Amino acid sequence: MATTIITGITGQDGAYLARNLLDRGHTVVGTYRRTGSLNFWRIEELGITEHPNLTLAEFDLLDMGSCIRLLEKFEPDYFYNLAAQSFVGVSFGQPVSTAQITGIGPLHCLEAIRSVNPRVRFYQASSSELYGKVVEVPQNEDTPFYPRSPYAVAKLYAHWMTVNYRESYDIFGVSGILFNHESPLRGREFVTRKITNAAAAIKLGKQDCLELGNLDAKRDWGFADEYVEGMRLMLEETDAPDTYVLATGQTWTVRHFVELAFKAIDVEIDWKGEGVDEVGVCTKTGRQVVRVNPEYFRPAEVELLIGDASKAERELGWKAKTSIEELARMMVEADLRRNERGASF
Ligand code: NDP
Ligand code: GDR
Repeated sequence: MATTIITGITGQDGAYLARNLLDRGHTVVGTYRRTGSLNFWRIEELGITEHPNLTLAEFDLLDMGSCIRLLEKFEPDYFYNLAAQSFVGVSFGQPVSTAQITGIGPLHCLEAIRSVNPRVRFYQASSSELYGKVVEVPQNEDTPFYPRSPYAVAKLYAHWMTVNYRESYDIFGVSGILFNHESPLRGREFVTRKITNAAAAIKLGKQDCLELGNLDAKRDWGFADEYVEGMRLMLEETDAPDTYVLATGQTWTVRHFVELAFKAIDVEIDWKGEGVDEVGVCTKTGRQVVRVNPEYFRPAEVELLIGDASKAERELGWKAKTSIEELARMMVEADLRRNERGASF
């Protein structure tokens, strides 16, 4: 039976990946940080917290010693590094800690693997944010990178380090360049979940209006549960380590996602005004439900992401299936249930 370490099991992808691997019979070691309040709601929602093959282990990406001890204690076959300071917006305010966690953190993992057991297969969670400013679309494994945030620059470093350890030390280092993937387990700071949670709260009379930043940004949004399966295929079902893009191949504006989320609560939106004065109004009631707040704009924006995942389809047999409509509806329905029972996540 394979033993697998997942860093960041308290995050969206870590929780889905843990469930996927437990279902397949892996022994899973999921890492969490010792913080003020433990944050296990995602694995609780997935019903795996008490799984007999799941061990939760304390770990901090900033501490290479804790990575060495993880490897020595659990002797894994696979190591998925999903932990990161993953919020692009925050990285502008905290560029140094983002560089340390998101950039140097993966290097701690790679160094620990090199020292303890170079045969451990390593997955690095790379990001479509590497593409940043549009150079060409759709973006694939050969598209040049142009990162536009401290987060993306840190991820770029980690990506190249993974490639470098692959080439220098023969480590099975895989880099998955994943486009945005969302789910009911997405953090509420990210735009899709912020929108679906607000739609649910507005429907239940718990919130008046949703404030957003750039409504014109375009993203290629898929469903997270499908993307963690893509990670698994890259790490377990290949003969040689490589870099793969996972994406849907479709792109939509933030404005469109707002329309879909509100449609799921039977609200049709009429957009009025422009730029920072733009508002979204319910066509039936005339009530304002969305407005722009410049506070949510970023110093530099990634305007357009659209991925070409044909290599993953060809070599791994992976393809995104869930439509943006299904995704928005699934997220709104989960947020309606959570809001009804007063959950705070
Ligand atoms: P989340 O933000 O939901 O989860 C991040 C995880 O990292 C959390 O478990 C968090 O722990 C942990 N973490 C943060 N800092 C540290 C640290 N110093 N030491 C140890 N653990 C830490 O991210 P996602 O699940 O959405 O994404 C998973 C990975 O994939 C991330 O690396 C992200 O950057 C990357 N990615 C995500 C995409 C997406 O669309 N979701 C797309 C492309 C890449 P805690 O709960 O304590 O905060
Ligand atoms: P992103 O996700 O930056 O693509 O990074 P996010 O959902 O934060 O932003 C997507 C786009 O929406 C615009 N936007 C807003 N974003 C947030 N968070 N809040 C708002 O109010 C708002 N209004 C408009 C943003 O400007 C942006 O253009 C995510 C993360 O999961 C990364 O870790 C991952 O690497 C990338 O996806 C791929």
